[in-house]
Amino acid sequence: MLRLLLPFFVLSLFLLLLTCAEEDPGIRKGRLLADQYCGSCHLVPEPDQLNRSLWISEVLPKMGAYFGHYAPYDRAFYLGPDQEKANIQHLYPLETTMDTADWRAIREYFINAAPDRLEEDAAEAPPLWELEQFAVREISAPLHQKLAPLTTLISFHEESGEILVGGPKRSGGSLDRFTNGSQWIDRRELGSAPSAVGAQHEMVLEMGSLLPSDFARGSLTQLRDSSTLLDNLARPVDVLRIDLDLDGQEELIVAEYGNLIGRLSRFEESTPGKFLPLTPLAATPGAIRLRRADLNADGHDDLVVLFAQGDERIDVWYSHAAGPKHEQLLRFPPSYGSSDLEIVDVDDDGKLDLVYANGDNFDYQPVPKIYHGIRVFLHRQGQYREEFFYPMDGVYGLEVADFDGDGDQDIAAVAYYVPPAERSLRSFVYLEQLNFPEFRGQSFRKPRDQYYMCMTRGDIDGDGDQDLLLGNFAGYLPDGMPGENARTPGQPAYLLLENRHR
Ligand SMILES: [Ca+2]
Ligand SMILES: [Ca+2]
Ligand SMILES: [Ca+2]
Ligand SMILES: [Ca+2]
Repeated sequence: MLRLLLPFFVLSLFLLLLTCAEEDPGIRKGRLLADQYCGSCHLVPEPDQLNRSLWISEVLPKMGAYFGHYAPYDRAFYLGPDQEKANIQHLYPLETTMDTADWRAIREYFINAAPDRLEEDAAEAPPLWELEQFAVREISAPLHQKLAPLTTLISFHEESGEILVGGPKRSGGSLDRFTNGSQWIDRRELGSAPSAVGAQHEMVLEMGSLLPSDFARGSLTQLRDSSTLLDNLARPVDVLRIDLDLDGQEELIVAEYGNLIGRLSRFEESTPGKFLPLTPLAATPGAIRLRRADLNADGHDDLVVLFAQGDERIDVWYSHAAGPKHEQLLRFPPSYGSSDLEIVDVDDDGKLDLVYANGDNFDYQPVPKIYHGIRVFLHRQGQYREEFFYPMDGVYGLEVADFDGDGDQDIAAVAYYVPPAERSLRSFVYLEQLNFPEFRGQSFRKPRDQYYMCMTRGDIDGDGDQDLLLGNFAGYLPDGMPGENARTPGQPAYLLLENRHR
């Protein structure tokens, strides 16, 4: 009898709980209002995606301000410095645009349903084996005896063998050149920190501001003669050439991340080096990664874009003679912190999949989040479905390739916002694919004062396998911007992870 009764009892308790949850009119009202107001700009977050104190002190005040509810501050607080004010004041209404009772209901819904602390150990940290696939070498330049490297950009050009390493300085930015034999060549001074270089190392994108900003002072510069190709860009972070209208000439796409405002802009090259703006592909901030891939397999590369701010999402613009055709592929909650995207056929079924990382944790003091990590969305019947998740706090960059040469795709990742206890082991991980969705993790112990914010890959030593380059940002931003004078002299600008396959 007990066997029969028990499930019935559990079931009725479950129904009772469900009924109770649905009967609370306050929660229900708050949730419906959140769907209506929050859902007009981004995916509606769940209260348990942040802890209660972050909702109260950081997120809810910012969100209320968009509807004219400025307490505990005032409107001027949100408008910021004059240079930004002109660009963002339209976002902050002079009168409230949401009923005060409705705003109170939304606040109460999130505050009451949020946990005191975020769940920290829902899944046990995956085991890691000693790094065997790569040999780790530290590469520094003579100038790093005195200056701490703050690497935000690392890029390898296979034809010339040139490695470019860039970052901010106290004022301005710099771009160092190295040979593929790890010899430092020279340094170029820049107006601000670089975020990306063209595929042929022909141009460099300067952010204007290391942190998200609504003062558009970024630029695109030709490296050959230092001429300015584009200026007044809103904190640009990626650039790509692609022929989206199939007229035989590639347009220039710039991810203007911005902050509260930004855009995904598109330019036509009228004469060499002269770019004319076309209608932006998107008028929203947060575009962080631009990728080329023939997603619909019609023989023409398409533009796939990861957006990381507010309305976090992956969008595609399919190349088409009548103009690019836009489609949204995936959407994520605003607390996700999307950070990187690669497009690869991970399960070898002939269809391109999305390998995605979310681990940006710098909108406020970082707290570990169990939903930070690496996800693989497999292409299945016209949709992308999450079929793999690897938890990784603070993951910031991904590379996907068949690193061990056994025919399947492996994943390498770096993380920046890693909790102190995990930092030495989990700032880098190499996931060797065994049999999808099974991967085996390897790592190495990171020295102190090394933090990896960027990574790239390529056959650096020309022996036929893919090596990795990890940029060293020798400081941890939540502790404050590191000084230019190195605390520990001789810090490497980057690490070369030399593949042992060949
Ligand atoms: Ca296509
Ligand atoms: Ca596939
Ligand atoms: Ca492999
Ligand atoms: Ca190699």
